[in-house]
Parts: sequence; C-alpha cells; structure tokens
Amino acid sequence: MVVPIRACLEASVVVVCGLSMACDSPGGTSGPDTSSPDTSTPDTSTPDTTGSGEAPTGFVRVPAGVFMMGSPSIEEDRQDDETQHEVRVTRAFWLKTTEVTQGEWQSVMSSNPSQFSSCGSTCPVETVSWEDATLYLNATSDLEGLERCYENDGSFKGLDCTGYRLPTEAEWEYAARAGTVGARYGLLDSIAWYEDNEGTKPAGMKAPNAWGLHDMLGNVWEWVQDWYGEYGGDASDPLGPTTGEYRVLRGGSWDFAAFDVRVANRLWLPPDLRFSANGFRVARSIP
Ligand SMILES: [Ca+2]
Ligand SMILES: [Ca+2]
Repeated sequence: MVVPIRACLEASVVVVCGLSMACDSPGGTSGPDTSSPDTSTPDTSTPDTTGSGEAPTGFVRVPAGVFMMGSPSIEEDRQDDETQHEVRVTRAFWLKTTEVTQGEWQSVMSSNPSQFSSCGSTCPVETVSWEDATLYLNATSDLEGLERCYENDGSFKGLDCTGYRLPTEAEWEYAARAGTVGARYGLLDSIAWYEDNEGTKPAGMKAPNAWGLHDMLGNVWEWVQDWYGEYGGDASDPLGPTTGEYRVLRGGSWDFAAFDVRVANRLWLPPDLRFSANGFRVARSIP
C-alpha cells in the first residue's frame, strides 16, 4: 500500500517525513494548478476604518474584511481540518511582505541557525522553532521601544499588543488569499518555491499576491500564532484554541509537493521543533 504524504502529514510522523523527505508525492494527482486564480474581491460591506498609522518599512497594511476561511468540499487535495467558516478580520494590521530573512535574524539575534546559511542573508531564516520566533519578535520590539507581545512563558498578550508578533492563523490565511477564494492566489510556479528545490531561495523572488505579499506559499512554512485545533466556526478575530500541543504552520515549503502548497492547508508541529523547512513572518497590530 502506498502511503501518500498526506497521511504522513496527518500523523505524528510528520517530523520524520519532513526530516528524511522519505514521503514522496502519490504521483500524478497533484500537478501544479494551471487554472486561472480566482480574483474575486473581498466583502467590503464593512468599511475599514481601523488603523491609520504608517506601515513599518517592509510591511504592508492588510485591510479589515470578511472572508471564508478553509477550503470548499470541492477543492482538490483538501483535508478534513479545513472546514470552511466565515471569519471577520475587524482590524487592519501590518504584515511583512517577505518571510523573515537570515540577515534580519542575524542583525537582531547575532546568530544564524539556518541550515541553508550558504543561501545568503536574503534567504528566509529557518531551523527556528515557534518559541525561537517569539524571542526574535520580543527582541525586535525591544529594539524599537515597543511593547513585548510575548510573556516570558511564551503566552501571547493578544491583538491589542502593539509590538511585533506572529500573525494569527486567520490573519495569515486572509492575507494570503488577498481576496481570492481558490486553492492558490496565482499560478503555482509563478508564486512559489515548492518541491524539488534543494533548499530555500532568496525571499521575494516570486510574484506577490494582490496585496504585495511574497512567498505566502512556498519557500518556508510559516509559524503562525495559533495552537492547532479544530476550527470553532464563524468568528471575529479568532485566536485559535487557548491551549494545545502543537502550533500551526502555513503555506508549504521548498520540499513539499504542490498539493500541500495551498492557502487553506494546515500543518502542525511542536512549538520547540526546529526544522530546515520552517520559518515565519512578522505581523503588528496597528496602534
Ligand atoms: Ca512561505
Ligand atoms: Ca494539512
């Protein structure tokens, strides 16, 4: 019996699969999406009047809005934990246009944990855990005199914190979609580094989505704020489960097959796990 990578992803052996890259694509079922992306516009019935500050360098303002989180039952390669539900993002926020790079990490943390350090300073930092990411975020807030968004025990202060933080899972998917409703926000080969690469690539080389965000799909998986769990149904500004064992990652990466490189796809790993396909992206609530 052939065990598709999906089965690996759904089981706790995901780490083994990822580290060894022993799980191959089931083959023939998941070629790149060559259909035109759906570019329907988001629901604008709720005027976005939140947050008017100027975005930090390298960030874009993601407007408030409403979207369908998760994937429709007809979406090819969807998985059971992608139950569609309506999410209202009631406050605009800032999101970095690229993954955090090795150079950015080095300048704040005076180290570079990346396996692919030879890729260079513009490549995404990887081999960082969720916990490592929060240390970087607090350190970055300190450098700019901003409030730390993570307590010493790693707990999150919430969306009122005005320092640097991870995007929530809902914010991440909303931003990745940028108003689109399909599996991807563009043609996969145009927007993402995914399977069959030998490592990471410089951030920002592939085409961005409609909101100017690069590599939301591919290059490195991106840790998001939330604990992993079943979706709780329609919600406003959801933060995910209050506790858990695993943190969520989004977007797929350089070594994952096309069917895992979808905006609704969810991966979950222990918050202290470091792996060469995992990085993150920075968000900030707008003061
Ligand atoms: Ca990415
Ligand atoms: Ca998944």
